[in-house]
Amino acid sequence: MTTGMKLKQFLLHEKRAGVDLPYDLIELIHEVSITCKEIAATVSRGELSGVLGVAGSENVQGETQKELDIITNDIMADHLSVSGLVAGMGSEEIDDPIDVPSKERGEYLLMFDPLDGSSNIDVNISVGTIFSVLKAPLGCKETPKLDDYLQKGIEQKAAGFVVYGPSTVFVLTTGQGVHMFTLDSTIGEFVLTTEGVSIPEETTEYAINMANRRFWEEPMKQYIEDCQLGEDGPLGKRYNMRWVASMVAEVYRILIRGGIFMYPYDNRDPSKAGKLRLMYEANPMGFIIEQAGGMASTGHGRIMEVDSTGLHQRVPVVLGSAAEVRKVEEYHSKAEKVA
Ligand code: P6P
Repeated sequence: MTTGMKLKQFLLHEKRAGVDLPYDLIELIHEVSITCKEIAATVSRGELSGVLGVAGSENVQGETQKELDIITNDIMADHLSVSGLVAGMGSEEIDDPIDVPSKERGEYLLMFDPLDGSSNIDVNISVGTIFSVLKAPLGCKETPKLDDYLQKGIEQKAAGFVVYGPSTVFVLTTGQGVHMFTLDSTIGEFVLTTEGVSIPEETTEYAINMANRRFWEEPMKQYIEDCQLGEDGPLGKRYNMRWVASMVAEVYRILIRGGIFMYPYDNRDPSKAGKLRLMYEANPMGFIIEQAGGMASTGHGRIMEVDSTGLHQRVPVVLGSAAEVRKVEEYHSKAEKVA
């Protein structure tokens, strides 16, 4: 009987049951969960915190930073840099890798988006924290070089996200399926509420920002047009649409009831391969989706096989129910054959 176990208790239980889970990885996941509890408390204060709104700065992406983007980044970076568990970190909010004092270095690299969907924070819509754990190639002996971070998604040792919504839920994979832990604020613990998440193979629900339609490539335009034709069109079924503008909320919904989430390439800025970032959005979410039986694609191939060329590299994202992701890939492959 595992439901009701606390996060660390469950991970230790998994290790005793034979799952390959090093103690320092369990500790790292536990420390990340502590920072997310602090972020949950900060975010839930809303206007009371006095830190809603913009910070008057931009991140490396050229995006306006919210006060809370910076506050939550500092919560994670400050806490983890003295945990003795990471050799270095990469954050959406910081241009370069975050080094860790030599006496505090550990065996892992932590990539994170401390407050994904933060454009929603001022309007009280769910936001979240996304994280990805890689092994530090040089271990704790030296400061990691940029190249040490540039690993494919298949190298991830763990990935997860926390959605700060009506409830706060910690979603985790270490390569042994996907499990969900709901924050019980009466005891201040993430408690196991769903063990072994499985995404339905089929769906009739798609999530995409339709405002960008005129900027998409033809295969994406055609797929969405066919979705909108419903049961009278080539896809032969009626679809519904959602767009929260918060990836963690979309992915959580897909884990619960299926669906497909797309942020495809668009030509608003041809120099950018997509909007979402590979290392701390697409790869961790891709790991989770695949471990729950779904697919995570660029539209042309598996996200977790994409070569990493930079800490803030962007990539097109099509993820969710496997049968629907395969359809989108077919639209792209047919277009390539015709071209
Ligand atoms: P748009 C949030 O900024 C984010 O990175 C994802 O969480 C979300 O899915 C997407 O961007 C929303 O983008 O262009 O609709 O605001």
